[in-house]
Amino acid sequence: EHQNGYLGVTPPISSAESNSREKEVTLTLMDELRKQNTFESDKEAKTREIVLGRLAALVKQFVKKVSLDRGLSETAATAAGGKIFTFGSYRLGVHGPGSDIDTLCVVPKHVSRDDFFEVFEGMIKEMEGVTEVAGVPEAYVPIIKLEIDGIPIDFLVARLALSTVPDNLSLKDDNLLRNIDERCVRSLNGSRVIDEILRLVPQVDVFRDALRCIKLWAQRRAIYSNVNGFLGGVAWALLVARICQLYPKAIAGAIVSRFFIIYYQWSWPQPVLLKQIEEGPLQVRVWNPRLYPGDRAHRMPIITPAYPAMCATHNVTQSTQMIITEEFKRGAEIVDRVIVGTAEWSELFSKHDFFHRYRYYLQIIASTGNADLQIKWAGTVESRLRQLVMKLEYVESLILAHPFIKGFDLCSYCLSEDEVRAVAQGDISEAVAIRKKEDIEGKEGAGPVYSTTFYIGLAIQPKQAGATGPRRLDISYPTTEFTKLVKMWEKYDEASMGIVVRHIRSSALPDIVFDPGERPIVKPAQKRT
Ligand code: 3AT
Ligand code: MN
Ligand code: MN
Repeated sequence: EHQNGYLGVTPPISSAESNSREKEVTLTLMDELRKQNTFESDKEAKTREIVLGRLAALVKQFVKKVSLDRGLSETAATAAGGKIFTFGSYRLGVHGPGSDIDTLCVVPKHVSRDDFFEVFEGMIKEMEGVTEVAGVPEAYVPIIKLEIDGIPIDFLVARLALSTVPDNLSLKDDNLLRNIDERCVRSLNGSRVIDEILRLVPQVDVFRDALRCIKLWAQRRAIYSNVNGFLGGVAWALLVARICQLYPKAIAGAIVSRFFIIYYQWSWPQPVLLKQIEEGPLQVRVWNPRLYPGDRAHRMPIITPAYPAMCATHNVTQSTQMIITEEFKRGAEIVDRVIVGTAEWSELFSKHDFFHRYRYYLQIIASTGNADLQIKWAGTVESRLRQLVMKLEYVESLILAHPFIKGFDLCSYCLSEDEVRAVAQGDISEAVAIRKKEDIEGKEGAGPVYSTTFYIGLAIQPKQAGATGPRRLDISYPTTEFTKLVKMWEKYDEASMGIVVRHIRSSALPDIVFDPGERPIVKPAQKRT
């Protein structure tokens, strides 16, 4: 706690206890969260604990094995230790059924990353109940993805400059970051941030319940996604944590209500901070808008509390900021009505209307002929989408360019080059749509086409009164530039990867983007009289 007796960079707004109405709506909120299936079963919770126990034991075995191989004595090899830490939604206590467990394996200095991907990965494959082990050692944050007893695990590794990693090791000390690899600093960061968040909120259980509500709301409203320019899990957690600091005695329902009002009115780009930004022992950049123009460009800065402080919302653009702000406003209005008793919590969580909202949409279609390659190519295209959004924001008659938070995957079985070309352009004929894998087997020149289609909704300024002719919207420059940009990917190959950007009317949206029964009935065109 702060020397002044509060947590955070300013004193609380109110240290009052919640009133009886706020207590009532907190109970109904928790009922609704249960009804919406955001909690896992007791059985699943138990399975997670068992799995984590087994992984902790395996990490110790792994460190011991490598230590012995390096010539350490039996005693020294056992003392070398090895420990796991969790982070992500599981550590925060806001995970749902089916969430992964984000796990960090911390090892002493004589155990290398190569050992993790060679020795440890092999040991995991031998474990009972393990499926789908995939190591990605070359990733920006090297990772082993796996599943044990149906629980997905994201496993990271950090090698510290210590000769032993004892059970009571804490990751709080910034000096642990000295003399270690950059990738290890990044791997440690997830855990260190979560630890700080939990330290910096006054009532952890209130924080959890409120965050569970905000996460569900953000997912349903399609604004939960870091890559696409909205906010990811860490940013939402930081926003909720700050409200908890400002109302240290309030309960979850009251926190949620304050959350929407405060962030609707927030004076961005004033940053959201849980504590003052600190300097530390490394030669690395700490977020500082006075020093770095890149940091000054952040529109809704939400800063992580562990050294080195970073902005969790680097990807927010003018459009996504407008959309998020509108959603804060909508949230505030609904929660006001919940509190006076004229609305139910379920209204807060109703599905987004992205595919009903705009007259025109851009389709960005990434395609290949290979399932593994498609994941990488579609991921590359997705990670560059915000560049397209930012270029569209400069088009004069566009009010905003609204990216949807996920792409739609399709596999089409094509018999000819012409069909392949059509699918890559987004034109999927009825014949192709219903064709199955076995229909093309053994046929010459036939093959599957994997496509992932992303959507950007276009809000166009209405035509000015008195203007003549239809308003022309020229998006050829942003789309050409974007296509050039994605083709600059180092693994891009003209022959095997397709990228197409085109605009369509809402009536041409495919059924796949709607839930069953959601699609508006199209009225037949009216006859002129
Ligand atoms: P879920 O309940 O798992 O959906 P979560 O908040 O745990 O929610 P993730 O498991 O996707 O979400 O991410 C947990 C943390 O892992 C967040 C971030 O610190 C880190 N992380 C996520 N994706 C990446 C990535 N591609 N590269 C590096 N770190 C990542
Ligand atoms: Mn997770
Ligand atoms: Mn994860």
